[in-house]
Amino acid sequence: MDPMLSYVLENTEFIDRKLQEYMSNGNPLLKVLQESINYTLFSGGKRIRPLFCFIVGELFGLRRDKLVSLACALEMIHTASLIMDDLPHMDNAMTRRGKPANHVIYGQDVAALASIGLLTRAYEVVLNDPGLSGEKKSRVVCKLANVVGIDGMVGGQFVDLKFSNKAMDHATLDYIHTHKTAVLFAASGTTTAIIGDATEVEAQALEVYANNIGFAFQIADDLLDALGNTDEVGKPLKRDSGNFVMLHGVEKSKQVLQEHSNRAREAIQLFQGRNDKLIALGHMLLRRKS
Ligand code: GRG
Repeated sequence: MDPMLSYVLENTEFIDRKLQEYMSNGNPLLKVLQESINYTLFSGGKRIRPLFCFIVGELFGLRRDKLVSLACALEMIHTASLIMDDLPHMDNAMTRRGKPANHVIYGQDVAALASIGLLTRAYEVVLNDPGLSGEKKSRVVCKLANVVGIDGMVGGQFVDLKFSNKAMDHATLDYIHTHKTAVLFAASGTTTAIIGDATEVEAQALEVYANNIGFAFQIADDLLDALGNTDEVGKPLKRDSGNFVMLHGVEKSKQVLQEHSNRAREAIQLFQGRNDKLIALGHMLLRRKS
């Protein structure tokens, strides 16, 4: 088997096991809430952000045990955002990963609580990690909160809801892409860099890499929306109110995606000789079909 594929499979299995552990709740009164959380948390997510975290950790000689609370926190935040994004007063999506969206099965009330439950548990697992110093925990959680909040995903979602349309200007679309998607990628790198005692230059290089990969990833998403196969992608296509491909066309979008991908690769030259997995991850993300 391709070594990168076996790395991904082995680590995905580890992440899934730890997510079960961190999120499990045996209270029978909360059974349906737990089912709603598990429904989206274990429905075939690619675990890109935790994998990125582990791969960056290797650059600093960090074993995955040292990073697993952060890796799972990143996936919890991501899952929380997907559940919320699909709600009728947000993106109003009926399917996610080829299955009915969380609120379609559990109702909007339960889905909203599942989302908040995942989000708050993310901070909790990092703060409860006995393997991290108090100083690192507070820096990591502060960064995660900032990335979720008004300056990050919440702001990106707001601009998407209120200003996204086929006639929006490029700056507005850039804002949405950067804040809805790239910020959590970037934070996966920068928070890992905090735990790994990265130098300022190393942390900056990882941020540039992740921002560019995150942005390219969103263009790839928009290309899938325009050109993909509904069954493979797992959601209805060609319904985005305004996206990169609609604004720039397919050819230009492919070109800009390649430019971001090149910039990402250049940024990690610094880690030459030990950046193979980062490069492979970039390839995997930008060639995805779902
Ligand atoms: C954090 C609860 C919370 C809210 C923030 C709702 C919201 C505000 C933001 C929405 C952000 C969002 C859903 C962005 C889309 C990002 C994106 C490209 C998701 C797809 O990521 P993949 O491909 O998904 O990693 P899988 O299915 O593999 O997990």
